[in-house]
Amino acid sequence: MSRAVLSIGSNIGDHEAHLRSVVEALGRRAVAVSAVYSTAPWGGVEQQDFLNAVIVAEDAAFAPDDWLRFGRECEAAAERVRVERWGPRSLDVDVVSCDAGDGEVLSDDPELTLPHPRAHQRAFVLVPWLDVEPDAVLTAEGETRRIDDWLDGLEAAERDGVHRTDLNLTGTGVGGQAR
Ligand code: PH2
Ligand code: MG
Ligand code: MG
Repeated sequence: MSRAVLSIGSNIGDHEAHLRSVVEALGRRAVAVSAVYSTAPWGGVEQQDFLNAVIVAEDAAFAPDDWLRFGRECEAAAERVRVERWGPRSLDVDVVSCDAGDGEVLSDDPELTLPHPRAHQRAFVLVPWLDVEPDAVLTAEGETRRIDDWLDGLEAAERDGVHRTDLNLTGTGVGGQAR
């Protein structure tokens, strides 16, 4: 069993369509999809706001590396070009946490550090994650804490930059084509 928490984000092009492409590529492997949030850019680069969401995905045949590869394939399909660290992108798919059946996978492999080393500092990850896994825990800086606890520890300004939208990544949603 492999369960992954994926953080997805976009601030170039059709943001919603880029996020939706990940849910579509997962198909039935997407076991929970958060609401979509409009989020102020994190990391100090001046740029457009992002749309962000979190997906819990399961694939019995996947190892952590397979989730990384899957994310990169989705990014390539969205014609992502990486210009600047923490800068604008059509689609970013980050593996936040993996569980191979007995709790969080911990890895300091620089290709895929698990859990994601900055997830606990980012309201744009923690707020949507709480939607889909309210009891989740996350290990960071040598401490394992509930994600609502990590969120409480952030500055108010960080939390206040994250706003829930009415967009929906699973149905056709408002503006979707009903045929
Ligand atoms: N991704 C980044 C850098 N900054 N800020 C927000 N709000 N959302 C993101 O997805 C994001 C970011 C680099 O991956
Ligand atoms: Mg990222
Ligand atoms: Mg990334």
